[in-house]
Amino acid sequence: MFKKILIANRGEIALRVMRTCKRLGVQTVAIYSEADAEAPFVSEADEAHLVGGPRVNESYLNIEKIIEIAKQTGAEAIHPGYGLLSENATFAKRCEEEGITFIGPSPEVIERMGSKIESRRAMQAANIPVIPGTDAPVENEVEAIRKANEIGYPVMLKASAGGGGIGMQLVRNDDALKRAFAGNQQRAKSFFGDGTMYIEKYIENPRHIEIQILADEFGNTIHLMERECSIQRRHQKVLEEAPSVFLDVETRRKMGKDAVQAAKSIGYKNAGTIEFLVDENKNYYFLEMNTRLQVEHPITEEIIGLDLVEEQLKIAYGEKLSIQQGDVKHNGHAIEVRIYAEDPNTFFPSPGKITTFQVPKGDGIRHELAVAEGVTVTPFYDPMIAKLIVHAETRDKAIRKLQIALQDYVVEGIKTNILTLQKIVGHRAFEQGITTTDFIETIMKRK
Ligand code: MV4
Repeated sequence: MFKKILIANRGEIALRVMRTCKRLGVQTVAIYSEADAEAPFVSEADEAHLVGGPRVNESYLNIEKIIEIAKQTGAEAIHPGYGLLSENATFAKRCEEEGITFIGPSPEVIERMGSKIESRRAMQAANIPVIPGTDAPVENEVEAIRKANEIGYPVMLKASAGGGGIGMQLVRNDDALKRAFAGNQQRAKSFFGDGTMYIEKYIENPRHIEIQILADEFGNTIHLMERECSIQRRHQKVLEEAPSVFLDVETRRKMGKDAVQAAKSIGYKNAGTIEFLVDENKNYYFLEMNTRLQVEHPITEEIIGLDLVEEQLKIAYGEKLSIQQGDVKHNGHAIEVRIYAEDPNTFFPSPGKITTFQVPKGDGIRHELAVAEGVTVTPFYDPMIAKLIVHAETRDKAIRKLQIALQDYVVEGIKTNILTLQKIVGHRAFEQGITTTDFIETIMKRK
């Protein structure tokens, strides 16, 4: 096993990776920005190095500085976490060039799955159902209108380099498409440096269901069941659960098989996630592939009983997967909620010093924390300060456990979304499993 790895990330995921490294006897190197000097993950690491100023592009995105620290400290591998450089093919390539193991898939696969059009093509070649749409870019609004009429409105206009809904717009007719095209192309160009656009049939009222993949260097590729992540606000996931209430055994089997086939077809290595949209008739369509460990991975760990970071380290070190598909069983139900330092009314980030931070303890309650009492939340990074994960033998018991845990979760000194989370998990529609993607915007507003 590696003797020392560098964690090119911060906050809760840095601490989470360190926890597994400690258990495996792997030394950890943290990098931190000036704004994070007092953050808990810095003191938890075996060694920590200042990487730059508060802004991400002078610190956590500073590829050459991170590589330099990895070489100086003798780190054999780098774990990128999620976000930041975790899906940056250039970073993965630079690690390879410097003889440092990037804990993730190859730069080529990262690059390929970073293009939504390219990934759609790859999935079609692997006979995975994709959303009906264009398989080549649409260059201008005239072509977009022609294609949209071939597909049939409503359609989704999307940016190929996009993600998180940026550059994406639902359009219902030619006029709307004419008005939407230039603006979204421009937004994609300024956000991603790539204005390539494409069009898909709009899937009404979908659920967002994703399958966890693990693949070693020997071609062993398995899936670890699904996670349902439909409850989102402006493409920011708020609550995730596993397994999905909506899938029946047969659909789960088919989606799992397709996800494994998709990963194999592109030569995927390490942990990854295939995202699907599922319509009300249980038709599922490939949406995109994430080539990193996801924020919501703990709910899969809880129901499957596997440490995904340990599996990632073992795969990157060249070991075989420790389990086969036949060993994958799920027990019980897990739910994760993301605790954001944000104003519940305006949804603006709410930085400041945390004066009280008390979390509930108990069987089946897991915390991933970026902060603690006395820590100051800065405005420079994603406002997610913690994750609360519960696990129980049934969904109803998991919901009950989550409701109680949220009541006992006390944070003072900053504003949080805890009240919103309590409303979601206390809502009858949620308890009934009515969890389509319009839950927060629509369903929750009904009595
Ligand atoms: C869609 C869709 C319906 N039809 N594509 C893509 C990025 C991801 N964050 C959300 N995406 C969607 N793509 C087609 N053809 C529905 C979603 C979607 C969604 C859209 C709007 C608001 C919330 C959403 C939550 C999950 C999925």
